[in-house]
Amino acid sequence: MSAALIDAEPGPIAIDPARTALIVIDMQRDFMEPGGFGETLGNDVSLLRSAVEPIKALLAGARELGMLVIHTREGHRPDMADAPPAKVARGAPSMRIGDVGPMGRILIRGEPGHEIIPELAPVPGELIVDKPGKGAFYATDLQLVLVNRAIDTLIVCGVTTEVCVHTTVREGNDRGFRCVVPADCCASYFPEFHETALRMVCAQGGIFGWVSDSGRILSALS
Ligand code: TIU
Repeated sequence: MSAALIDAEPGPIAIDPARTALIVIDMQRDFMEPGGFGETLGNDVSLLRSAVEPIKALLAGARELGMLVIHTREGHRPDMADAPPAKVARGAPSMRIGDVGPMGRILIRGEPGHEIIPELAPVPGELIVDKPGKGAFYATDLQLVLVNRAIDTLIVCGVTTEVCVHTTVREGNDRGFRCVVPADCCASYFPEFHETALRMVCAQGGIFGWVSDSGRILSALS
């Protein structure tokens, strides 16, 4: 398919699906399920469930079009050599990164809690980017992958809106990618932060990018 016009804030954006990547941020058990990293920080993980069905629908549409799909996972090497001591020490969590919880070691690669939730599991051909930070570009090969595929536009969704989604959008925007955020495909442990983070993306004429939703994107792509 050629260009599609997506209704969005602050205004419509024309995208070429062949040059667009859907990036699904950190839909991992560690953030989505009880006993993982998100809950150890004191959060109600059920607040993130609202994003699952809209992401599933967006993934189905992207797969049908053959769009590049990239899943990210936040986590660290089992030896934790890539886990900044300042990150591990932060706050007063009930368990720290690397401790053993009900889904294995908290936020450690290879553990059950690090896996993407089954409803949104990657299918063969989709890329997985493992990242040690909040942003998907920091200390990963994401930029190289996108440049190799001549990608100019990113649809960025997942959890949490104001943390890993926002950091990735800011990083992507600075690297020259046009970032579209489907609001209903993102969620936060803090609903007010979700709303404000979305407003921050599209304020000032789209200072970081565009905000749309799964329905408007899917209708533009159909
Ligand atoms: N704590 C929180 O809101 N988020 C994270 O730590 N990581 C992501 O957003 N993935």
